[in-house]
Amino acid sequence: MPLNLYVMEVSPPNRAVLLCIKALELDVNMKPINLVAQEQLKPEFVKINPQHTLPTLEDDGFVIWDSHAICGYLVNKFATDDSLYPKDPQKRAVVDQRLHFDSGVLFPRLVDITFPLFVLKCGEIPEEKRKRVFDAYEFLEKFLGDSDYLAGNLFTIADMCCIATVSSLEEALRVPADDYPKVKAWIQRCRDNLPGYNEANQAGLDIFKGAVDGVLTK
Ligand SMILES: N[C@@H](CCC(=O)N[C@@H](CS)C(=O)NCC(=O)O)C(=O)O
Repeated sequence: MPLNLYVMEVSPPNRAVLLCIKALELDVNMKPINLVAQEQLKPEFVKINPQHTLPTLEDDGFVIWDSHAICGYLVNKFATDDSLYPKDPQKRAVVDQRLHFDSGVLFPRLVDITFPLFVLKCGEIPEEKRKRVFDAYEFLEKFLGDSDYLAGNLFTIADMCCIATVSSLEEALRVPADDYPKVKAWIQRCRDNLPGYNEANQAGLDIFKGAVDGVLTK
């Protein structure tokens, strides 16, 4: 049975899963869902995922959503080693902490910008919202310390989830990480080294950037 991914590549959590799929070299059947047309609210999709969020993965009748949970599942089931999501309890705990940082800090701060932009058509990104993102970059700067990646010197699913959000904030939402040299270097390292970065993240990010440019008036 094929893996099905219900997906809209413009959105950061979807791109995180695409990065993971690339790293694992998985053959996945893409099922595009158009959030702008609210296709996620159609009864047939709500039956699969009552929370109606993308990405959603279907594996032979088993359904899981939330990008962080999907990435963990894919690595647990399909990876040939544990480098992307270590089995060692302490190493895994660090990866989990970064994944929750994306869920609980980075992504909500992105949504706090995108919801007023796309839904309320506010036309601008208020300075106090940019400041909240800079605060999050400051945390990332500290997490990175002397490491190349967020949970050590090898990339993990934590990098995939966080880079999808951070690159969207940096490149599309006008919140540059220039004052955070470790974050800036990590972004470039992800661009250079995450398998299939251009196809899995940059392509959707470029579409996202175009959409942001289209709604910014100031
Ligand atoms: N924490 C979730 C966030 C997923 C999420 O909020 N996805 C948005 C797109 S960015 C969505 O599908 N929204 C449609 C809806 O809630 O109806 C994840 O990492 O997958």
